[in-house]
Amino acid sequence: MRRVVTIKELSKEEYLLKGHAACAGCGPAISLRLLFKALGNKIMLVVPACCTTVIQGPYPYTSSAVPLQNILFESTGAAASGIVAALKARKIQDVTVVGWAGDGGTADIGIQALSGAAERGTDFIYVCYDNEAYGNTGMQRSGLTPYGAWTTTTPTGKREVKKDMPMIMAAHRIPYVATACTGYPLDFVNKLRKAKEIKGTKYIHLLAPCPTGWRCDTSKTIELGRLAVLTGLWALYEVENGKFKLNSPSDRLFDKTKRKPLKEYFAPQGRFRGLKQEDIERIQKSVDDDWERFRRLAASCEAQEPVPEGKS
Ligand SMILES: Cc1ncc(C[n+]2csc(CCOP(=O)(O)OP(=O)(O)O)c2C)c(N)n1
Ligand code: SF4
Ligand SMILES: [Mg+2]
Repeated sequence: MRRVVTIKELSKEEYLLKGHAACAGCGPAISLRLLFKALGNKIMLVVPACCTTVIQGPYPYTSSAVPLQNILFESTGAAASGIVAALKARKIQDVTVVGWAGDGGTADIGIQALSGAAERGTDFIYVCYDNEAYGNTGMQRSGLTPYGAWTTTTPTGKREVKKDMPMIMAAHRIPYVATACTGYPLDFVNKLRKAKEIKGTKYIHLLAPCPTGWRCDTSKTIELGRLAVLTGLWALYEVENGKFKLNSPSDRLFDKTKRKPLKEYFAPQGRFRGLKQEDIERIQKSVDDDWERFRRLAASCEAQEPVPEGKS
């Protein structure tokens, strides 16, 4: 599918209909609307229990203009695998199956079904929309809640670090893994469009700000998404056929001095109000360690470029 360069090039069709039940400023809802615009309506969405179950609308109402199957919290990978097999049996080739699950449904309870689907090479796109907590049930911590963040089950701030879910998926050696963020809509749209063209399991991990859980103003969704990337806390990258590549603007952030101070990202969010100076230093160290890892990964992939003939 053609790369989209400006937002105006996106389809004017709306497949996430008006009047849905998301909170104001909901990053996942904004991103779902973008996903529909990126892929069109020849898709079949598989959604486990999560905020999207509510956003799409409790029966008999719906805000989704595309076929969508609600399934159990733990089973996105398994249900999507069944749909892919059924479409194949019926020789339907022009429908893309998309799993759309939250961080809890992906990194915690759904990781086994997702891992199985990836190991089988199921031909589908899986998007983890990561609002860093169990939003639908009142904001409990998940395996993707970051260190130091308040949730209802971590009232003094989470003490464990966020799982590295995109790299867990890259370790499955699937053809395409990418990170994205609601703050960079075109990057997300283009990664979806690229994923649609690739056969096999494609995994996109989308950081999606959630004003209700992040305890921030509803106008801050995009700004916080951008700050997550510009501080280096969340890097935009792709792992395509095992090859790691940072995308803009993350590809300019190897140099620590180019990254914005973490405090700019933390300050507007009530969930980080309890952070102490030593917590911020600890998080900064882990961000710096991540970037050292990215530097090594990028360098090793460059070193693997095939040597032109006659130069070996
Ligand atoms: C087996 C099972 N355990 C618990 C639940 C209750 N439950 C429904 S949604 C949800 C949290 C979902 O969190 P996440 O996947 O992060 O999505 P979000 O709500 O944040 O969009 C939980 C615990 C359930 N539906 N099924
Ligand atoms: S709790 Fe967060 S993710 Fe859920 S609908 Fe509200 S803003 Fe969106
Ligand atoms: Mg969540």
